[in-house]
Amino acid sequence: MKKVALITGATSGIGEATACMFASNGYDLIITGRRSDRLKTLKNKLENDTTRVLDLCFDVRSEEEVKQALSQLPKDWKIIDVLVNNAGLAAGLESFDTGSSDDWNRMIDTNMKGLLYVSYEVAQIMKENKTKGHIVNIGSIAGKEVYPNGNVYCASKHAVDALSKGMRMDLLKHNIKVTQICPGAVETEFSLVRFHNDADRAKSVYEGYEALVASDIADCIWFAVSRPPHVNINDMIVMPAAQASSSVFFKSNS
Ligand code: NDP
Ligand code: 8X3
Repeated sequence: MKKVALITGATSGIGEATACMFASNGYDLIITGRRSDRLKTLKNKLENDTTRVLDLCFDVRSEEEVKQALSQLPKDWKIIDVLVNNAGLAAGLESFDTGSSDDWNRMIDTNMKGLLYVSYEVAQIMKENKTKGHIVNIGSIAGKEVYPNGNVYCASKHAVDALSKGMRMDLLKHNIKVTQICPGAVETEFSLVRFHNDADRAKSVYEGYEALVASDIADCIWFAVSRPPHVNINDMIVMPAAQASSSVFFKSNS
């Protein structure tokens, strides 16, 4: 039987590249996100005689929407082998004392609570299947270090770091592997979202050096998932060669 991967945040960036990677390696896909037009476009691109694609449009921040979408999957999709918890965002890059609680809530609700809601539902499916499963959480270098003005985003990704460790311990008895992948700077829509659609500011984040691209991270996810059954990659930090830490870059324009 073909394997199934569920990828959250498949409408853009790392999630979209990961969906393409899994499709090219023979997986059927459940792709999720809030932008249904983009989900449909990706489904049309990846679906063919041998690859099935199910698009599910929901907001990971809503426990009710997540439960509704995942607890009522058609029977032939209730066989999730791999979950990639990728949906996430930064909102703002502000000193703590001038930050916005709207931004804080978006980050905490998406990066922490969304990951929890989705993982809980998928863990029930993996437990019912009684075979094995693999959950890949997309953390960040911001989950390993804190940088100025990164406050709540860093906290939310430190939470993903802690949850990845906790889930790995608690799901071990159910034969479910848990991997965390922690990227440095990847050129996606991430900075556009962070800077509230300020395209010039977003572009400047990636100037003067070669940032990672989404497919670099999809490669790492695929590497982790394609190890033999007795091997688990617990944690992987992946940076552009021009980046040494969250705030140390070698840029040609500085
Ligand atoms: P993008 O902005 O390109 O993609 C983010 C994805 O998350 C989109 O598909 C978006 O879908 C989805 N998403 C955001 N909020 C929600 C929500 N409430 N419900 C459902 N889906 C949601 O950014 P990246 O691809 O770069 O980001 C992917 C992950 O990688 C994030 O967790 C990010 O924190 C992490 N990361 C990114 C780095 C980078 O430098 N780019 C570095 C380190 C980690 P939609 O809007 O359609 O809902
Ligand atoms: C995204 C990378 O350094 O902007 O998680 O926080 S960083």
